[in-house]
Amino acid sequence: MKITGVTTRLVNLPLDKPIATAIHQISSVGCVCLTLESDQGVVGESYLFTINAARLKAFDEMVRGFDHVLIGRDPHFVSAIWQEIWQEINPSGQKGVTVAALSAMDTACWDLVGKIADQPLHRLFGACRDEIKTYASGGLWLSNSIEELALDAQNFVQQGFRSIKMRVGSPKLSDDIERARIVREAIGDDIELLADANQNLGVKHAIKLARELDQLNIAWLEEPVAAHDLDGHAQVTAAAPMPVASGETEYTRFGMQAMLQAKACDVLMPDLQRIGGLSEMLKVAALASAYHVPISTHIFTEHSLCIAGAAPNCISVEHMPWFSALFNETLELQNGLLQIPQRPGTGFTFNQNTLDQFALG
Ligand code: SMN
Ligand code: MG
Repeated sequence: MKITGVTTRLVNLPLDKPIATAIHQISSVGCVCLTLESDQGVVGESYLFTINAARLKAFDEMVRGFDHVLIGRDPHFVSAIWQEIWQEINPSGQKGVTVAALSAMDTACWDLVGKIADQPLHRLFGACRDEIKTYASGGLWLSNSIEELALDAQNFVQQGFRSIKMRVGSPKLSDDIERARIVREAIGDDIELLADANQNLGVKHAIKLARELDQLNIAWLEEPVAAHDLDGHAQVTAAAPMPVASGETEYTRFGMQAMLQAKACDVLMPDLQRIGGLSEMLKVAALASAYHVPISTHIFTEHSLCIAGAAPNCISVEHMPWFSALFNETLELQNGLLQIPQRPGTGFTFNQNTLDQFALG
């Protein structure tokens, strides 16, 4: 089997309305949608994204710049392909846009491998489960009013979610507490509530916030301080009554190893685009397990399900609906659990109508 073509299509998917976290303003997600064509007729697909489609063409250029590594190759040699790209990006830096391109190539190769075997990827990786806990993440933004917060939260519960994530990280600690109190009141005591500060706090502020949020039974505090401040992360992790989750902003097993060694968090949150694709995600799950640290995947809901199905220490998958229009297939929630697809490859295929409709000129 050989890869015969590497093509990309750029789209810009608008959000229903602009939203904000403590550090992001987001009105759309721009995606580079990658297709690997093969001599067997089947294709391998993956995507990467940037907030508001910022500098998306640089990412596209980076992906297409590795076509010489892929064309003519057997996608089963995905480890060799990973290693060659890794070596090639050494002078440019093994983080950021280079690793995003590597991730996209790796995930698309695995999708091809699964499709040619006619098997879902979690079964090829070695399956451990067919469903996984999830939490609703596409709401409860810092830009939401108090009224919107309560409504969003109730809507998620009505949709069947048993866990939801709200954004915190406001400059005023009392604002975060008040907003969390409103959400807790709206959902009652039986629904799990998580809080994401998006790196916007100092260590002492974060510890104070953690202690107050604990009174509202917040089940994790995410990215309390700057992502690169591993020592600050470790201080918050040691002092916070609830688990600290972090890792979405780090790259590859090397970045994750540094976080684990620093005891920077209780739950590691690898992101498929930043980690180096499905190959590296599996390695990071194993690495974290050696530290007795669970993982919870960051966004990329559809394409992370095969990891959840194969990594015993994966405790949940973030449910982010921003990218669902890219796919013909839909996510399936049962009793608050996402079903891991039994379809071949990642189990998701690009919806060509969406790629046409939202094409970026
Ligand atoms: C987040 C995800 C994607 C874009 C901005 C912020 C957030 C999360 O940190 O974990 O969902
Ligand atoms: Mg986050």
